[in-house]
Amino acid sequence: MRALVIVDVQNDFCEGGSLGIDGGARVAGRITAFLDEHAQDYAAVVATRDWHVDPGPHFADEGTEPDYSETWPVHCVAGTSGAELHPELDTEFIDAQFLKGRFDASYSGFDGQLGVPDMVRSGAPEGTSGPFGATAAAATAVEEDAPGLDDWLRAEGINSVTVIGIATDHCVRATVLDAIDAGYDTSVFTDLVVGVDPERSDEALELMEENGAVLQMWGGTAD
Ligand code: VGL
Repeated sequence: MRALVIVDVQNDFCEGGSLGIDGGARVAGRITAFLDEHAQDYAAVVATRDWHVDPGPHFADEGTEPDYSETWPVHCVAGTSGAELHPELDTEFIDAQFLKGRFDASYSGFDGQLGVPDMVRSGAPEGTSGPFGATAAAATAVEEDAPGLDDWLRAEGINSVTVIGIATDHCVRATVLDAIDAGYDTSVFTDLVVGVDPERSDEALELMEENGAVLQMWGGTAD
């Protein structure tokens, strides 16, 4: 059985976000169109989200330029609008959300743990947590015994995954390589991903293929 894993289609990774990637909103809309046609082809549809409370050196120090490879502007702070799924992504078909990176850099969706549904929304009122203004509720949105993505998928009987989303050269890449390592038959729709750096994104897709991922095109349109 196959699952669709939608990686980090969040406001901060799309135009207008703190780490906005050109084409992010377009991919969000295309994924929605894909889901309208194909959600029923998957036994499960999950989303991963970067969910930072205080991720250490993943955020460039104040006054220091991020290198956009290991250090980044502040982004996807838990419970803020930047960490929300992009409004062009229709969440109707998403069965579960997996949160990663509360206290460290985390690129692979397989680092993610199941989030508590009510707490993965922004605007929880009761105070903040950590230096970047994560909301207190969002900081606790992962329960202690929450399953990781791999355990959750296995419990659903999943043995194949299709990975799409943002960013090709970072979180999509890491998620695909981990999926292969974990033994899933893994595929990627190359027209439902977008990367930070076009050249590194092409290299990332090549690497995924070399490692055994099947690269496919959806070929559909969003309009
Ligand atoms: C990502 C850069 C920093 C991603 C996350 O989702 O690909 N990129 N953190």
